[in-house]
Amino acid sequence: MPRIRPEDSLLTVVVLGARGSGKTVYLAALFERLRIQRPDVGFRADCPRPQHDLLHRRYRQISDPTAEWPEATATDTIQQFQFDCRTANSTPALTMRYLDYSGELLEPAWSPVDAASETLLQLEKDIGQASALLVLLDGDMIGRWMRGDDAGIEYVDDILPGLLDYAHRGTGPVHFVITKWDLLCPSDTDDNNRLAEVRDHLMQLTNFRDLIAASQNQQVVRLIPVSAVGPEFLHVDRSGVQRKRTDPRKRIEPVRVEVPLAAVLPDVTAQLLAALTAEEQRRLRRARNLAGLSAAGRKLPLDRIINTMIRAVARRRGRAGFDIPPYLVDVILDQLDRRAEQSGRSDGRRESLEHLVTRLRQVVADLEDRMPASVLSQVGPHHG
Ligand SMILES: Nc1nc2c(ncn2[C@@H]2O[C@H](COP(=O)(O)OP(=O)(O)O)[C@@H](O)[C@H]2O)c(=O)[nH]1
Ligand SMILES: [Mg+2]
Repeated sequence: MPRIRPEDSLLTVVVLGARGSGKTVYLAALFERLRIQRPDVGFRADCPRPQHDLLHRRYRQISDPTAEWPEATATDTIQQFQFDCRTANSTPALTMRYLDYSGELLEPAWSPVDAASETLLQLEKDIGQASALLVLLDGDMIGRWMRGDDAGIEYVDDILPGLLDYAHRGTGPVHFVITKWDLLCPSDTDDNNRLAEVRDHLMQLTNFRDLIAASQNQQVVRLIPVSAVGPEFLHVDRSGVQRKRTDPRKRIEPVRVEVPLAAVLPDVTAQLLAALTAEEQRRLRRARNLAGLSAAGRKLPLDRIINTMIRAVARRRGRAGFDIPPYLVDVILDQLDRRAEQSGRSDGRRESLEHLVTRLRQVVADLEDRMPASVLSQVGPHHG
């Protein structure tokens, strides 16, 4: 069987969020959760050195009670972060590339000249090809909106529509992340009940409701509440400004920041599978069985053939037109068969990928168990 090449194992996530919604802080907290293996995450990720240093430095700045928050990202820059994921010390099995666009791009005051800017055109292109979209909704603003506060209403009226327009253009899974969950959900409140309230409020917005309706059975859409700092680290002072706590016992503790990343691969494969007809699934299985049985078959670039077919299907269906890295084909077919590979191949990277996929699915299953309100749109069970 052809080896998985590192350059194939790439999923791209476009991160969208208005200025101040918590993107920079979120990405730093995400890397903090992933940079070492943690029992409650079950997988980890490395980052190329310069990005590693940048994210780590930012996180230390965030977690230092005496330091300022990180500076805002400048307009017109696209930052790229690459997370090489694996379980424990196995071979890196999956690379997730995050594209972080400056939040100012999403603000409505842009002139027609600006609308044709190269960065905006690149953004549209990236969204069209992205494996998944990560749309950050500012939890502070959503909370204010729910309380009838002017700043929150302004956010929902002026900023949210632009975000939803972009979300609408994605063909892969869409993960709406509610940032700053520590502000929205006090520790004595049930997370799922609170999330259901947020969801119900969002569903009152026509554009949001229509996006969810259009996604049913086509795209996976989730609503995932996260906090980069956890319930204890900040407090809001009398003038309404949030301050870091100086009490050293109040620890910073990111909550669920890794969940959106974990959901990308399971959601991409689920979405793709749902787009295949029963006949196409049969043909795929047959092609793989042939590859597994005959020594000659192994020499054929069968995964490429299969992948070409999957892409054709995806393109035909329109709503799933993202690129599928060839090595993912096996993962998809395993899901189709609902059983693990039994060929006894000992390719380290493949084995590592299987372990990783098991962990990722577990993280997603945990989220759905604990927070049923997080599921906005699912793809139907495929027909065997
Ligand atoms: N309470 C709380 N505040 C946050 C959190 N993440 C970010 N913030 C606040 O939001 C501000 C903007 O975050 P930043 O990541 O710079 O936003 P960006 O413009 O989207 O990159 C920060 O300075 C923090 O004050 C969080 O998880 N909880
Ligand atoms: Mg930023």
